[in-house]
Amino acid sequence: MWSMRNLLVTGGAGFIGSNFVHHVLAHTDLHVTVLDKLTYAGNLASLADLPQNRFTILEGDIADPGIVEQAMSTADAVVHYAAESHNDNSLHDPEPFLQTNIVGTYTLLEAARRHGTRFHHISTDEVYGDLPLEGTERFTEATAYNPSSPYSSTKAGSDMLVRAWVRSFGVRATISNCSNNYGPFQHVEKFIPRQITNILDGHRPKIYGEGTNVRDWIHADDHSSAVLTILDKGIIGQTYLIGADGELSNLAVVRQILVQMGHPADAFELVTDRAGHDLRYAIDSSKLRNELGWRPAFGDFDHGLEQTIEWYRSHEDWWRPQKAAAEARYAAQGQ
Ligand code: NAD
Ligand code: TDX
Repeated sequence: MWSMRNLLVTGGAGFIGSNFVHHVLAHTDLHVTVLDKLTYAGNLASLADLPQNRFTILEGDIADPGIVEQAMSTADAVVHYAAESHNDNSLHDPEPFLQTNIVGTYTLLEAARRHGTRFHHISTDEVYGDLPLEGTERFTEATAYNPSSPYSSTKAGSDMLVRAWVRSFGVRATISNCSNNYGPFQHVEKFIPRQITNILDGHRPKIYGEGTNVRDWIHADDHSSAVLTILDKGIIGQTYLIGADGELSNLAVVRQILVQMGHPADAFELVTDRAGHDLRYAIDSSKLRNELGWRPAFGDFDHGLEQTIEWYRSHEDWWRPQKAAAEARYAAQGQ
């Protein structure tokens, strides 16, 4: 891998993509080109503190063959993060999810095929649907696809395109499916930043339904180290699940945030549930750990959460411009 010089990162101005750009610039000497449409979820401020001579930003749509051709022509490898990523938005307007997640991935695959570019596709554990609340079963690479939402079905579709382009056209691709990420630079529409910034604003956290749904949390920096490991040592055509054994109910996460921020653990509100709300996600990442030797560095969710709370406390200038619009969208949905 270290013979590579130029890495193309789609969606590098978003939450996980920007964490990955920070990670790559800190841990390798690669040059990074970010291709990003700068939708409501993209934020150049997330890349502001980086050495500007080590990366280039191309503003453009991954579904636009012209800009994709330009970006791919100088890349040794592409890591594809760009997506419409929020389940709640996909329930209200699925169209951009089809366009970006399906047509955009297709456009990138065709360019990678023309140029012989190494391709790593970033996906989600949500393609597997959900697990029963009670039980210890976890997703593995062999679990059948069974997505629930417009978002997860378009991610499942994009994974299938990648597999077909490997088999039919010899594209040198790998896929990773990761669990829920937390950490700095996450948009305030998502669960953990929404609750932290609500509390900072003097409002109660809002939990969907009864709060019993379980998510498997991983710090975004651990996701980044896993992706670099796969880019370096992953076998072409293979899928790797990424997770850090961080299963918690939404109720437990909110209680922890409240206590860490100095409030009573029950100072939250229950609101209208999400339609089709997946019950539980849990990842078995044995393949990545045993075959490629990856280990997460953030073993302790409490500590990672504390750092994340501190980041939002000290970066109000980063999140404030998005907060009112995100809360207005939720208010319109009774959430
Ligand atoms: P995000 O919404 O924070 O960022 C998405 C980025 O993609 C933004 O910068 C946006 O401007 C850009 N983008 C959107 N449409 C585009 C287009 N048509 N062309 C170019 N750029 C476009 O998302 P995120 O949470 O950082 O997720 C990144 C990836 O990781 C997604 O593929 C998502 O499915 C996957 N993933 C996310 C999680 C999670 O917990 N957030 C977990 C597993 C996998
Ligand atoms: O205000 C809220 N209250 C609440 O109870 C919000 C915003 C969410 N929730 C619940 C819904 C979920 O059970 O919290 C959980 C997490 O919600 P999200 O942050 O919307 O994440 P989720 O739907 O689990 O999907 C995330 O992880 C997998 C990412 O958004 C996806 O891009 C990724 O694929």
